[in-house]
Amino acid sequence: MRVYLDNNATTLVDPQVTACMEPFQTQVYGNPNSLHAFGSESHIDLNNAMEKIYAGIHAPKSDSIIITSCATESNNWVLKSIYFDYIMSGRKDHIIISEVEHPSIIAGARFLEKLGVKVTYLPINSEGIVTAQSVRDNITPKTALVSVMWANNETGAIFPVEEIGEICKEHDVLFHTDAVQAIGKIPVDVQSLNVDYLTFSAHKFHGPKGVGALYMKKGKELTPLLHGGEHMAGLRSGTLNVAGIIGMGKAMELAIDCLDFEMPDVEELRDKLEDALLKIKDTFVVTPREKRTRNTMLISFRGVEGESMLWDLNKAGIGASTGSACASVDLEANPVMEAIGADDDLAHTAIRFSLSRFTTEEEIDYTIGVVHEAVERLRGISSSYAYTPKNHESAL
Ligand code: C6P
Repeated sequence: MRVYLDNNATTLVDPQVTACMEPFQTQVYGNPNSLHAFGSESHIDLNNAMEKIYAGIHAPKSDSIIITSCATESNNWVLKSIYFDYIMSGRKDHIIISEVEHPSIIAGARFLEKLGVKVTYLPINSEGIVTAQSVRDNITPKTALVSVMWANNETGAIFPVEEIGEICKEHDVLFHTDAVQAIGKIPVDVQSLNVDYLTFSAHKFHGPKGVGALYMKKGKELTPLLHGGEHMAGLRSGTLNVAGIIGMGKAMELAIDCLDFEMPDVEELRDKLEDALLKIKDTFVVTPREKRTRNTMLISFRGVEGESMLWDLNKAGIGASTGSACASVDLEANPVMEAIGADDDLAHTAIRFSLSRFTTEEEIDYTIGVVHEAVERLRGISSSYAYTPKNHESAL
């Protein structure tokens, strides 16, 4: 059996999405900026797709949604252009991010540090959550930007973006949220909170890879990262990814439709898996369920090296991860586990299971059996597990 439980890394493209993209790869291939009919014949579908994308995040027409190649591009754009537009002039010199942001924010912030920008990395609490109070405590009159993700990719922890947005507004500080792991899992309404910039990526909600977006509130446009032609009102040059945009529109529509009737089923399966795995002794899950997205679990089996567990799972046809796919080749401890203060042994044992609306109960039952066997086998050959103290509960 093959079971895909790494949906926070990427998702299956929904067959309905593939079907609506297909004509734009084979028949309607003109450049939409060309003046002839080959170019203009995609315009109606592009407009419809953009309408679905605006509706998906409740963005008013007056705001901008600029299509990019991925969330990594959108995140880099925000950080680098905040530097050009607000920091280089010397008016501001500080940004705030959390220490568990995606590498595209962390590495971008480190790059800005080399240019002289002061960066505060907010810690997470024992539940894996960045508190709004920590944002308040760290804002200074020189702060240009706060960037805190909406939902964490490793644990699924949902961060208090509504409160953080209010604090930023009070202090006249720009607020960006990386909503990559929120879209399709929880309602996202840019009008219900004070957010200036918001990032998302189609392949995380059953759309195609290679297409994402940056939402910008009216009046908060940023200097482009990619200069060139007139595409996207001159804010992001490069020939439009027509099939990708049309696919993202359809994927957004389906993701929003599924929020009410399919996500509860996903949650039930996630909880079934979690309940069964927590029956294994010396096993820990980060972040209480009610504070997480419905599809995600980061679980640690003491004494079982994460990579060894992945090997056993992979042999049994199950795809999971030890955390973010971007950091999967290094053998470092999971950064979220380290940030919550887990001891070194435990921080190396984290496994992320992330489900989707395509996950079945049969797959979950199969996974439960495989994980139980793998833990028993791997603990049997683990010298660290054999010699750790009996009372492991104090590790977190
Ligand atoms: N996280 C994971 O395994 P791209 O691929 O550039 O569209 O998305 C990047 C990205 C940005 N923000 C968050 C919160 C993300 O989770 C991701 C992608 C994957 O967790 C791959 S590293």
